[in-house]
Amino acid sequence: MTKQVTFPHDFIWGAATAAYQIEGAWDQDGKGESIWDRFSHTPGKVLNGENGDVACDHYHRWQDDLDLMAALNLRAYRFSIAWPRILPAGRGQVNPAGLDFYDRLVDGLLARGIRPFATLYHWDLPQALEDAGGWPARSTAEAFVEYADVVSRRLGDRVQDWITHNEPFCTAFLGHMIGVHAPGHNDAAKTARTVHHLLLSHGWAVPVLRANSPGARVGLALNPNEVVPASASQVDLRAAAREDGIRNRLFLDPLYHRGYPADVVERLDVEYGVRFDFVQPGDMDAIAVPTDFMGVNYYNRTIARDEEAPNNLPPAITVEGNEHTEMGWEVYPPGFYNLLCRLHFDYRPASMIITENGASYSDGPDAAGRSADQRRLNYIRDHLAEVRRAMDAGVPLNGYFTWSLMDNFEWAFGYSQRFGMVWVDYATQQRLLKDSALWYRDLIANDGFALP
Ligand code: IFM
Repeated sequence: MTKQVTFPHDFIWGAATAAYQIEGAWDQDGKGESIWDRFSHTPGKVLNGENGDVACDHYHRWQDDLDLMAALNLRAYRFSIAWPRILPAGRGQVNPAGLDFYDRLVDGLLARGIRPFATLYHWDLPQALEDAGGWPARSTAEAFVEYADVVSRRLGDRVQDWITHNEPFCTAFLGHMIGVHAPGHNDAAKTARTVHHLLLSHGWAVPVLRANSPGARVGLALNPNEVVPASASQVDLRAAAREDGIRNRLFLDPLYHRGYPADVVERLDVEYGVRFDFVQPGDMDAIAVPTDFMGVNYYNRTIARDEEAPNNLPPAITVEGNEHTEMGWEVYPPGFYNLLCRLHFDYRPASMIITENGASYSDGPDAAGRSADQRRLNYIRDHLAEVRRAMDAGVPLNGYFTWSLMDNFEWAFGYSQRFGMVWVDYATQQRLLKDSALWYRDLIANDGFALP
């Protein structure tokens, strides 16, 4: 028995990537150093000492990659802009070659009928700004607005969909609390200040983007999770509420005009002595600026219990019998439905777009050159069925982007994790469509798919 799952004809079907993960050309054509260049060039920070110096060499192969996207019937492509390509020192002197690269990319997309979704910040802060205090400094939020202005003045006539930040949770907590991402700090005060300045820079940039890109839709890509307690015990319920605070409410509440959640603010004060004295008059109104869509990146749920791993994160809890991807992330599609409904009913965003969803499996080409990544296909298919179910429940969803278009540099995991629908042979830079890509191509052509 199969069931047909259908989507509206104007649903936005896309795939996503990020500059540092695919572009390479880390020091070419006037690009400045980013915190990920510095971090990955520091021994011990990235698995096997790998880095994004070359990555998928997309900076040179972008035309072929756009042809691939067209062959997949993609209606949209979500890419990020490397801030240090545009402003090598973070602010001030503009690098025309950097702007030219994205200008050509956008024109190439439009020529192929693919709608560009541009993300301004996907983690590659100019190192010069880090040296001047990084995200913990308010001046970095000011610099972000200058950057948003420069980029949108150049591209705003053709880019009509803007995402200010990707996953501020990761920038703040992985980069400043746990230190597994650039810039590699372990400091609760810096983490809290980073949260605030990321959100503030978003709020300040939205009107600038609207002014330079009339009629554009602007949003932010969050990575909220469904958090469930490991048991019904009081301590586990409390652990789940704490995790929900850090992971979800700390970002969602201020963006939707509720201010910072009191329980999270208190916990940061009691446990780490962090005061939110960096919040200035007017900041919270700026952060809560209305947006056109909420971007949702979703991979798995979090199961919380009353103990912490050494890195202050909830311990990874494995549910016996459930499948896990090669990242060790549980495959649990109903969590997606639960999360989408919660976001809609709790926060009422104007609309929602799935800005990332996908799975890491390393299934590569066989002798005949076929990459039978059935597990990724199943993952995407089953999560899309939950997206449809959420739409039926009234959630205003109008787009879906897989993560990722192609295999790429997976941050601290280097090239060991493959999230792509397109296989990349890093030695030859050859690309090969995996089964999931062919399935996705057909789904787009048919406005839906058959669910076994
Ligand atoms: O590769 C990342 C991406 O950069 C941000 N979201 C999660 C992906 C998989 O870890």
